[in-house]
Amino acid sequence: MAEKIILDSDPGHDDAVAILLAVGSPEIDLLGVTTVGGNQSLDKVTYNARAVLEEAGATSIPVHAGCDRPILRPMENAASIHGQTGLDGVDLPKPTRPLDEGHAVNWLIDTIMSNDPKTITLVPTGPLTNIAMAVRMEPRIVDRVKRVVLMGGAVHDGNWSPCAEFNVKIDPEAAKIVFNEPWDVTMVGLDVTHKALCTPEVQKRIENTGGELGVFVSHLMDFFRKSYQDNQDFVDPPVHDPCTVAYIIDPQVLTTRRCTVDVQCGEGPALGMTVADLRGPEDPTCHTQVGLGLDFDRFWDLIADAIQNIADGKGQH
Ligand code: PIR
Ligand code: CA
Repeated sequence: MAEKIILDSDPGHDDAVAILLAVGSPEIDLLGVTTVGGNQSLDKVTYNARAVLEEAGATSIPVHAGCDRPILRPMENAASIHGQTGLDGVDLPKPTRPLDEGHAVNWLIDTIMSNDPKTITLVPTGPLTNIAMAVRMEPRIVDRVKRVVLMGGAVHDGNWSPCAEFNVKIDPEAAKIVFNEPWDVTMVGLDVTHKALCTPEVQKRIENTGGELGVFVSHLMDFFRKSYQDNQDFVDPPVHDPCTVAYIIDPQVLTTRRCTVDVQCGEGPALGMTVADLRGPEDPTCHTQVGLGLDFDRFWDLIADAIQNIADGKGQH
């Protein structure tokens, strides 16, 4: 049985790859994509989500737009990394269908409550605003979802401040809500995703996989590489968001450890830091776990396979 997931995202170059990985993997049943203001404005990332699904030929997958700004704080984007469109560097196909009606938070709640208990995995790859709002509006979803596998945070790292990751940093109150509800949460943070580097060898392989779609992804990576070289002093860009989907397809992709995670919301240099308690012994009943290691080869194999599947018409439509 394919794993039912909902991607809550802010595409974004790496969000786009996460969407393609989900669409092209038979182990995943992508129920829908919800969007949130983050890498760029809500309007732009929502357009990008629709265009990426169009590129993948997956035009039956619903897209619902959600919150356009963090719960308490002003909107902040990552144009320095993802460009003015949020997905600079590629020519996007025009969506052939309208945006679905209904706010993402309502759609998330309705979808979770109308499916069997513990069958849906939430996969947030942007700020956690929509998920936190859904929890407050319908607390029963906490018991009802199977688990949450999110890209965000870090145990030992930061990219938007010395010790905070972007998705958590820009809406830390939302992240605090999500980590403190008693559902099963896996934090796939920078400790993992900074290992998911698109090396030149990997990029060549992608470019030669699945014809036009592989070239599309390679062009995304060209822009992402330049951003990361200019702004973050990386040689190769880390492709964060698909690490979540890859872990759902194959748990062996990550090494994980159960431990508590809380979010620093007080003003000051640690704002948005995820504080993970790694002091032993590990408590196997803890509801949160963090990803620490990545199987690099397995990760990129899954992405190449997904691109090939979509190009062969074997992706989700
Ligand atoms: C934000 C991102 C990526 C890089 C920077 N520097 C800032 C986006 C990605 O889409 C990912 O979900 C997360 N936020 C990584 O911090
Ligand atoms: Ca993202």
